[in-house]
Amino acid sequence: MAGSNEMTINLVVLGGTQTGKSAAGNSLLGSSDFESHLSPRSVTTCCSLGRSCRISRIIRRNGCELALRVRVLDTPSYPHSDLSKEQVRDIVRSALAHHFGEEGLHLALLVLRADLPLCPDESDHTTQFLQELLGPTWKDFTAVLFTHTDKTEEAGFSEEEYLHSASSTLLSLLSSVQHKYIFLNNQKSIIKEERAIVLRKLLNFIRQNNYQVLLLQHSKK
Ligand SMILES: Nc1nc2c(ncn2[C@@H]2O[C@H](COP(=O)(O)OP(=O)(O)O)[C@@H](O)[C@H]2O)c(=O)[nH]1
Ligand SMILES: [Mg+2]
Repeated sequence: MAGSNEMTINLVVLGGTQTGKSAAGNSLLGSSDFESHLSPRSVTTCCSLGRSCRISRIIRRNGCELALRVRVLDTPSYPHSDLSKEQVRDIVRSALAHHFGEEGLHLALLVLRADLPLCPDESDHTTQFLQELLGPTWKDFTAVLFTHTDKTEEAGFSEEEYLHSASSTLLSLLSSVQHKYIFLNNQKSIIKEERAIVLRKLLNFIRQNNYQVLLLQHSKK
């Protein structure tokens, strides 16, 4: 937490190729800092940090209004079309240590496409990757961020109906991260009010975890 009238939250977006990690980062920051486009191969091969402006009227503490600043680390995908799991893990780990080494990470956002079913193998590989990257307490510091919700809405699913019809693999993943999830449509540019709702949800997850941060160190090779 920064100064008395301001708070900064440090987030990282993680997940598979073309799931919308960079687009989600842009939605959270209210910017277009991260390169995001359709591609037959993984676009991002290094991490980059994006920062929001001061956002007011989001949080109050002890009756006082605090301004919020959001920092998002965009990462290469795992699985990646050109990098091994170890390469992605080491790239992300050193970027986390470099950017959030002193203040720590508040929340990792595992980005999943809501319009594609989550298969058991994919879920296992992803959770193993998160555990290797973030350590044994990864579940306390992870929330699922569903993208492509424009497509599930078009197909007639509300958020409740979507979860009601979800696979046991997805439900068990959501249960393991203590039902911390948000839905995001990156198709249209996010408006201020929608972003405020999403950021309040993320702040609630961070509060549920008693504002703890995960401190990451450079990997030993
Ligand atoms: N319809 C739709 N397309 C999305 C959404 N999020 C991302 N995309 C598209 O998916 C493609 C990949 O997005 P990108 O952010 O580059 O994915 P990344 O590889 O995970 O960083 C781009 O063409 C995006 O416009 C979404 O919520 N809805
Ligand atoms: Mg990307």
